[in-house]
Amino acid sequence: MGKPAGHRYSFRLVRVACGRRIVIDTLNKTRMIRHAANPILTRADIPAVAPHLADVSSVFNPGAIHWQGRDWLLLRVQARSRETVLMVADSADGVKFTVRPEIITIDGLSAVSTRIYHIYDPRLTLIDDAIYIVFAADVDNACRLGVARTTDMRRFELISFDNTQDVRNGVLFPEKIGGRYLRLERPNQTTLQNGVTTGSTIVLAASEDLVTWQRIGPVMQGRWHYWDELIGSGPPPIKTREGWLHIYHGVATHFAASNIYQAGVVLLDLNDPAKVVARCRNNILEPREPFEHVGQVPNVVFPSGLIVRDVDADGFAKPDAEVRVYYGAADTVVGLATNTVQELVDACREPPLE
Ligand code: BMA
Repeated sequence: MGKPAGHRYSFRLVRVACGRRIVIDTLNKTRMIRHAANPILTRADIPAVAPHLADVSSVFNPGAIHWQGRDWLLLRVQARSRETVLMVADSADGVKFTVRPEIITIDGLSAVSTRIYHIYDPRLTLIDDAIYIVFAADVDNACRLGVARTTDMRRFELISFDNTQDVRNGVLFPEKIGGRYLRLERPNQTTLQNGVTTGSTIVLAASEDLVTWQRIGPVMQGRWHYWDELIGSGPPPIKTREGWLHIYHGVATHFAASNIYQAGVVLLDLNDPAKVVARCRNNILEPREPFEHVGQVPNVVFPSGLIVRDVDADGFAKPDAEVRVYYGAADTVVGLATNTVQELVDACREPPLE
């Protein structure tokens, strides 16, 4: 992968040099660093697929996974009809992706007894040898969560579709915890002025079989008046020695002109991820670049995909492992920003906001 844009300080050198600068430079390090090639995917990268998909409007909010020696994205692509479809892209270096000229279909989805208008915002998690996709599905007046599985990134099969809860932003943990599969999800309990349903609580749900899910309880709440009033899970949690490191999005709703979507990070207890160990004070990524400010929905960074490759023999991400976050920008393009596991853990341990 190419050299990221931005400047990294040596924290230890700064610590020796000057006490006052420690705080500032620590904060600088705990921000995500945008890749110089951003945006790494735009609508120009999306090939036409006969008969209907050509000259698409946007590509954003991808799921990501490192699998079989390559980096893969499952892209949310929006056609000129405003239909949303999912397409696969892969890459040798995690930066330059080739999009396969194919709209993916999920076997079994057409048998769901509700009309589904769009499937979108997939989160990818590798469990054992299979890739699981938790996706959102818009139905009349609500959003549902579905779980699909693939073992080859070509054929996708539906294994779960909950037709009862209004919920979005579902994501699976990469392993069973306490003998059960766990996922984070965000019930939609609030309707914004523009009619979008959203929420301010991330909850934990458990399943024996990845098919039937039962809510265990709340994990974290939005913090009113600050950057993360409304919240929702981002990519799958990263297993670290300090806890499950989880990137989420937060929405500040108290600006007159538009909501601002940002990214933040939280550490959850390794054995009981319903418990928050530490949570960032500041966001780690906020709209600053023109491609994040301007687009279909302005002022949005929406983290949805993540790749961490440097893992120890016990499956814990190493402190200096690079964390690559793939995010939707302004609901129009895909961005890439990086940091290390340790720096994100440090972000969680900033002085608390409340
Ligand atoms: C959220 C989701 C995302 C979208 C974001 C910003 O509610 O619908 O898919 O990227 O809003 O518009």
